[in-house]
Amino acid sequence: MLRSKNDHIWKTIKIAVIASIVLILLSLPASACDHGYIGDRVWNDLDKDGKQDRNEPGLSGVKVNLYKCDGTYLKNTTTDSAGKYIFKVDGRKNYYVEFELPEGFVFSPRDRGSKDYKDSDADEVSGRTICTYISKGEYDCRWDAGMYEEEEPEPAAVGNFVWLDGNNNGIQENGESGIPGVIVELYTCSGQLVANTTTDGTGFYEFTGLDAGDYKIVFIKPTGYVFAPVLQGGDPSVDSDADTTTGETVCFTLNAGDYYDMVDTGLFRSEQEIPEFPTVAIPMIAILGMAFVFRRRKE
Ligand SMILES: [Ca+2]
Ligand SMILES: [Ca+2]
Ligand SMILES: [Ca+2]
Ligand SMILES: [Ca+2]
Repeated sequence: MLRSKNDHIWKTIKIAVIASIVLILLSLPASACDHGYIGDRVWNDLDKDGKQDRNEPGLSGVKVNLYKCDGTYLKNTTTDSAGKYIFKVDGRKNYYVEFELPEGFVFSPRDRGSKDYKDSDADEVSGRTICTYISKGEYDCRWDAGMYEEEEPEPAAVGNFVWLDGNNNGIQENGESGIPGVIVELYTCSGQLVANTTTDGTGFYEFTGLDAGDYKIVFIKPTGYVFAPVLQGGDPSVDSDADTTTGETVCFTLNAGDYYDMVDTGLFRSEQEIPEFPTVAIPMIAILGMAFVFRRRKE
């Protein structure tokens, strides 16, 4: 009788202990292993090769956004002083991250080389990685972004001379000087005015600080002048480039850093071209008249 009572007490205690353990387990918060991590580095890719080299430092303060693969935004963080970032995420789900370029930076090429932990994973335009599955307890630190400072392209320039083409042969020669105050206009090849200027006291002009691109120039002919013949002699440094009717040059390409100084035009005084009636006729009449008088005297 006593033995069966003790058995009963033990049985009750066992059930109570097991039930308590089950209750404790059920009431525990989700363990750390239910989470995963995704990260972890943004670096300054000094040689722009898309690989993390030893001398290339992390970039701090870069904003990184976390998304679910359906595009739902989840949260953001910024990289620390070593360029590191990490997101704690629910495990067994798909995610992607998006890196935001700091001012003046561009993304390195992605997926260069064979080592995923050393390459860049950000799309060069969107800054987003592909989707990746994070399992419970996973620490996936392969999601990095390389970026480097964009160099300011060197400005281009064009010029530079409007001259008085005394013999109207379309070639700059000794003794032919520049013409000051001539208006010169710079256009894109699609016809958009970019800038205008006038030639200086010695006939020179220039447009500086230009973006690389395709341009043309229009010279505005001052009253009393005609344009010298275009593209004469085969030496672009001393020929004239303005169309004799429109004053417009052909389109030319300026690359970054170019200084194209051969866009010139000769001008010829139009009154020299066709002398007006009195300037020829009066001396001619005088000469003929004098010749007639001498002849009569001889007779
Ligand atoms: Ca590199
Ligand atoms: Ca990687
Ligand atoms: Ca000449
Ligand atoms: Ca020329």
